[in-house]
Amino acid sequence: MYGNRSVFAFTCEIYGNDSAWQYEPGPAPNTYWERGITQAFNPDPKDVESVVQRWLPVFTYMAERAIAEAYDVAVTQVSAERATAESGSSLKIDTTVENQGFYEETFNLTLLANSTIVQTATTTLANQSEEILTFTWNTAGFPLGNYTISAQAEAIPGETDLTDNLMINGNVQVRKAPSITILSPENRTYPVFQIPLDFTRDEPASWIGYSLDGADNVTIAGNTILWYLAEGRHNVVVYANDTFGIIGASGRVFFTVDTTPPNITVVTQAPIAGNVQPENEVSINATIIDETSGVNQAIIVYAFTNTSGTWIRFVPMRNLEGNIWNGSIPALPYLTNVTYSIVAEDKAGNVATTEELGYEYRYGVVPELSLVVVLPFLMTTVLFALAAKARKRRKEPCATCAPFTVIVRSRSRARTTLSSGSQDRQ
Ligand SMILES: [Ca+2]
Ligand SMILES: [Ca+2]
Repeated sequence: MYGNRSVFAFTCEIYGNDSAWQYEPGPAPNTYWERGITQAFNPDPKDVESVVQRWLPVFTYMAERAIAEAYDVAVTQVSAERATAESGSSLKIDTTVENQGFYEETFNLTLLANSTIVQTATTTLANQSEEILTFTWNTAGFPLGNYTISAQAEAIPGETDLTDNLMINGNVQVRKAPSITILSPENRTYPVFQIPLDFTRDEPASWIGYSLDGADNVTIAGNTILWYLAEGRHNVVVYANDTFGIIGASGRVFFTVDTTPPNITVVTQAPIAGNVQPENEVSINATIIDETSGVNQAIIVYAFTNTSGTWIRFVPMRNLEGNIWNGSIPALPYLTNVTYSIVAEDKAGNVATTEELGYEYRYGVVPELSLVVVLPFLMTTVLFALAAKARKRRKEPCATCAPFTVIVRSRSRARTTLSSGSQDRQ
């Protein structure tokens, strides 16, 4: 037999085969039955037609068989790496294809999930050879559910055996990962070293764990407490593995542990104590530092006592720049004694006061024109007036005028004598 896809030739040569003859005892003594298959191939001319008719089905079968075996590809295996896949993840699927025919063939192989084409690949296989083709199924966009995986080899020209071109094998369940929501801690600052780790999840889990600050997972049975947290910034993620081996993760929650109150240093005021007069606001600057969470607010608490009684007030401070905070105590009447301290709160709610730190600031409101202030002023004024008068007199000479002498008495009874031309101290 020989042929190609369009022409088939068949030549049959028949030889006598004596061993094929079979003899059985006949119905009478010394007789026998003689039968053999070669006899039909060597018919008398009168029997040719009937013999050909008799053997035609055999020839047809042989021809069909020869054609079918000449061009035949097949898919012999399909296997997915996992029986479940997280929605959106990728899954490897191996397929085994064979060229069972007599010639090299190039053909398409299509992978399907249910009836949806996942991917098509083209391969070339030598005759009587096989190959494993690996597909990657990206499940993104595929609805959750069960999928039957199949691989279909495209029929090649002349191929008649198509039953082995389709291989259906295995189901893959596309699932979503467990959904986990962290309820505690929240994205904020805590003034404590231990914080509950509370979370919810939407399906049973075969394993749960958390990772604090990116460290190795810690296995837990459920809600727990994060103990002995260090001062500073932290983050936590909770993981859960569903019973199908798909791991879900919560969002990463950032939080801060701050148990240290702010540090208040370098308190200055203007005017300085002792120079505060009734019309003066007292502006107070303080350096306030909180390295962990930062300063949330600061106030000045002040108590003042004067003839109207004793009062306690506070004024807010504002952040001038950097760590400098400023606030002002309003002007208060003469002879008011003021005591103040600064209170600062960080973003975790930790509070520091200068009073607790051992610092309390005081000043008194001095009279607007006290003797100490007025006396030098008066002296200066008088001296300038006298000097001006003396200059005027020089412009209008007067022979009778005696040298001008002034005596100013200070509280200490020191006496200063000035003349128009000279100054003497007695
Ligand atoms: Ca086939
Ligand atoms: Ca702090």
